[in-house]
Amino acid sequence: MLFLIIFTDKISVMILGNVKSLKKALITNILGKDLSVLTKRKILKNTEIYDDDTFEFTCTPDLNTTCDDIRELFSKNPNFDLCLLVVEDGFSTGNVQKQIKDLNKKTGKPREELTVVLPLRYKFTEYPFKFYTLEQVFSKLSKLLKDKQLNPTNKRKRSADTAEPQDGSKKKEKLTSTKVNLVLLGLAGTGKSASGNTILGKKHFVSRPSSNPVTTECQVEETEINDLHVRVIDTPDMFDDDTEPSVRDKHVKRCKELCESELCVYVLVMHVSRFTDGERDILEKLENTFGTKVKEQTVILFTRGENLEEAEMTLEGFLHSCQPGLKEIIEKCNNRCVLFENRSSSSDQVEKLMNTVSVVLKKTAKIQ
Ligand SMILES: Nc1nc2c(ncn2[C@@H]2O[C@H](COP(=O)(O)OP(=O)(O)O)[C@@H](O)[C@H]2O)c(=O)[nH]1
Ligand SMILES: [Mg+2]
Repeated sequence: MLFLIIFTDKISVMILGNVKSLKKALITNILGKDLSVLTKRKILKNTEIYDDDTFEFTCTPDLNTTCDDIRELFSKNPNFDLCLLVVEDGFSTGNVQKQIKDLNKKTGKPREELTVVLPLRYKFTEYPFKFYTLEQVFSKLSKLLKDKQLNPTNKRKRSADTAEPQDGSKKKEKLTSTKVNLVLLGLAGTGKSASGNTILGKKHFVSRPSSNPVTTECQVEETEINDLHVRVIDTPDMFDDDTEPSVRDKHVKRCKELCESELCVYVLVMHVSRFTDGERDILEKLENTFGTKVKEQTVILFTRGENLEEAEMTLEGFLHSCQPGLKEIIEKCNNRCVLFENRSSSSDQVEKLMNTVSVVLKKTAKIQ
């Protein structure tokens, strides 16, 4: 009799959950690469396997379908290295407990071996089930890799700073977080409202040339970008020294109210060919207003990209040669800069911004 033993040294991860896009987003997040670069196989009725040299992710059918794949998968291979249950932002603890109970009944897998992955913005609190934050998933996988003495094929360093795109040109990464506030800040006339409209893909905010500030109140508009619910908050110039403190305080209060409890990424909007005295100490003003961690959550958005194009300059070239005061601000924000041309409707610029935002979000989840 011939015994065929299939021996795989890969880390096998089963991904369970009710929302297909979230399961795929988790794989993307873990590997730091787009699913399109992985090998994909379909097995059973509705199960997809994605693998590279190190990992094998079994992406199971949604739990609320009647498909019996999950039962079969466990009966064939009860020894996945990790079984992760992906849950939605705003999940109900009761529902999750029920899903775990059902899975345990269906597959015989002990409940403590089914680990819930918390959505990105969730902090470590007590839950009546086993759970990991995304960071804990990373460390668990690193440990498994060490135990199996495998080298990660994912060469991306998890140290957030070195992983940062300088120009946002890194590959698109989806996020497990579902909501973010992009707070547009900066002096009047720099192009905050125009940039907000570019992000939204629609003219929601009033934007026009004027010697007087056009935006006089904070305003929020919402959109979906790559599975992420983005709340764009446009603001008047809150840092103008001529603004009455009481008026400024009113705007700041309103801006904070509009942010609700979601994660915030501050987008400091600046005119690419104009750096003014009012902007020299803008980071200090931001810190005084939004707290000392604000730098870690700030992306600098330069408007009027056309000006650089006309001068045949790249963003990198511009950043390299800009004046020391501006350079200092950029460095303090870890070189997170993007270039917009608000006259253009190219979605590429928004995508680059969102890539940079995703880096901030991953880091923010760590610092909170
Ligand atoms: N050419 C060009 N004009 C821009 C750009 N961004 C903003 N503007 C113009 O700059 C002016 C002020 O923009 P606005 O969005 O109102 O600035 P805000 O006061 O910071 O909100 C408007 O006339 C915009 O059309 C850009 O990227 N390119
Ligand atoms: Mg405006």
